[in-house]
Order: sequence, then structure tokens, then C-alpha cells
Amino acid sequence: MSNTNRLRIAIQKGGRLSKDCQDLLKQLGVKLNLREQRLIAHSTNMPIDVLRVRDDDIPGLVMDGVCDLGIVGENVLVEVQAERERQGVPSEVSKLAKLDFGYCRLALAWPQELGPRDKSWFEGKRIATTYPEILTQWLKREGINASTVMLTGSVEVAPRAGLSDAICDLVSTGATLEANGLIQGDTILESNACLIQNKDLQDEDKLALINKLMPRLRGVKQAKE
Ligand code: PRT
Ligand code: ZN
Repeated sequence: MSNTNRLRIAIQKGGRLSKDCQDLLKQLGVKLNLREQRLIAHSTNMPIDVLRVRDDDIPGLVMDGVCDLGIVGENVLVEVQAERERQGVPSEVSKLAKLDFGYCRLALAWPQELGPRDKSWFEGKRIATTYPEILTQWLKREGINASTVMLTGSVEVAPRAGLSDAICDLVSTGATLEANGLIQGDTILESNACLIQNKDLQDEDKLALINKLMPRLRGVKQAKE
């Protein structure tokens, strides 16, 4: 798809994963000239272009072969994969590595005033989330009939605003849930950032470059342990 023989890597432009992605590329020895507004940054010492986009677009760019590699949270990867599977669009990627940043969990939560609740309480309830595919699959597995309300932001205020009975959102420290008077329940997915590759990548030069970078990546991970 790309008209270039340079390896294309998609990373998040602005957000929680951006800094760690940039640091990782630096640790791998990839020199970049990152100017704030640029969509594409060209490496000055390797045949690599870095595409800076919204995290939600990264799995699709890699699945469609627009980019060869991508760094994205497993939460976004699994959600996009499920959505594309349902639509019958290619959804496979090769997962090259789980990275040691971007950890979070996708968990259920409900208003504190209700006190402790078990899974059966969710029967017939409305749950607000940015991850309707992952949530729907979990509800199906658990045999719970509940409806999902898709919100792309401010999920934690949905119960208070009367939009839903409960939420299913990403949690890291738990401070946001607490600040919004919510109790955390079951974790339905644990997530880290991960490095993914287009599964049909065959260009020998690109594969050779990836093979050169992977031992460096393992070295960076080991050095942190
Ligand atoms: O603009 P773009 O679409 O690229 O970014 P975004 O706003 O969709 O995503 P962003 O930058 O918020 O997060 C990018 C990725 O970081 C996520 O997809 C996760 O893989 C990972 N990540 C890790 C998190 C968190 N931790 C996290 N805590 N993403 C979001 N949160 C939010 C959560 O949604 C909630 O609002 O932080 C709040 C909870 O945090 P705590 O610490 O209060 O529990
Ligand atoms: Zn996003």
C-alpha cells in the first residue's frame, strides 16, 4: 500500500502513550525529527517513517497495510479487532511484543451508594463504555443481558448524568472512579501497550530491519527489569 520502501511505524500523536513511544524509538537508536504538527516524521539515520495519529486509528492502519508496525494499547487493539471481525474486514495482526508501559485495566464500576454488587446485578442494566465490543463479548460469555451506551469520553460521569446505571472504563490508579463516587468491580481486560506488525509484510529489507530492531527492544526491556 505505501509507496515507499521505508518502514512505516504508527504511534499515538498526543496522549498517554506518545512520550513512551518516542522514548522507546530513541532507545532503539531511531533518530527522529519530531515537529509538533507533522503527521509523518522521517528518521535521519534509518529507513523509517513514523506516522503520528490517534490511537484508535493505529490497528486499522496496520491491518490494512498502510503502516508496517504500530504501537497501541491492547484495549484498543482488541476492540478494533472485534469490530472489524463483525464487519468481515481483515482484523489480524502479528503481535511482536508486549511493552512495559500503558498498563491499565478495563473494569466495571457502579455508584458507591449502591454498595457491593455481584455480576447478576448487571442484568437489564445500561452500561456506558468506550469499548462496546469488548463489553458485549464479556456480557455474552457471562450470560448477562445488559445494554451498552457508547461514549467516547467522560464515561465516569454517565451514571450521575442519568445516562447509564454503571460504566465499563479504563482504570489505572482508581482515582477517577473514586472522585466520581464509583466502586470498581470485575476487570474484564488487562492491557499494556504492544507492538504489532502487518501480518502480510513480506518486504525483505523491512523484515531485516525489524529483525535488527527486535533484539534491541528485548535489550531495552531487560535493562528496565
Ligand atoms: O487522542 P487519542 O484518541 O489518540 O487518545 P485517547 O484520548 O483515546 O487515549 P489516551 O491518550 O487517554 O490513552 C491512550 C492509551 O493509554 C489507552 O488506550 C490505554 O491503552 C492507555 N492507558 C493507560 C489509559 C490509562 N492508563 C488511563 N488511566 N487510558 C486512559 N486512562 C483514563 C481512563 O479512561 C480514565 O478516564 O484515565 C482515567 C483513569 O485513570 P485513573 O488513574 O484515575 O484510574
Ligand atoms: Zn483514542
